[in-house]
Amino acid sequence: MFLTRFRQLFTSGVFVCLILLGVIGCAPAKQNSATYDVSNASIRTPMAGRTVTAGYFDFKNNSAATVTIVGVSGDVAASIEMHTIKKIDDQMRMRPLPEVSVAPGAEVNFVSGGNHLMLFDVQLGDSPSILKIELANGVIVEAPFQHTQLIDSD
Ligand SMILES: [Cu+2]
Repeated sequence: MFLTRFRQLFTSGVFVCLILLGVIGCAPAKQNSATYDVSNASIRTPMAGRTVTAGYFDFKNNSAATVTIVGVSGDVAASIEMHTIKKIDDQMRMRPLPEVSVAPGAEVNFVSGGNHLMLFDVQLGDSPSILKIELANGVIVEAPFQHTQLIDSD
């Protein structure tokens, strides 16, 4: 009889819900570092005399819900925009990227030649810059961005 009931639970989908609840229940209180992982975060040191530069990072969603990145901000720049690169009339052009959705378990990459950050009126200090990645659910994920030298080929 126990087996039968267990099988009913299993087939009815309750078992799946229990697993999901378990995942949520195990999430530590330090939500920002565990639920969402930011890695490979960097800002290019602007060329001499320039104050506009690019930033990159990888964002991994370890939560059970889709999250949407709606913006990035920080004290080191007057404004920061998310951009994507699209082919328009056979030319690669930057376009504003209002938001990026990240499915549960998925990772989005802001990389050279793809989605990227544009930082305007940049004033980089000596230590890594702390940027705030703002999510539609109200969570703000702070991450240190290393400063890297511009590569000539770009
Ligand atoms: Cu851009």
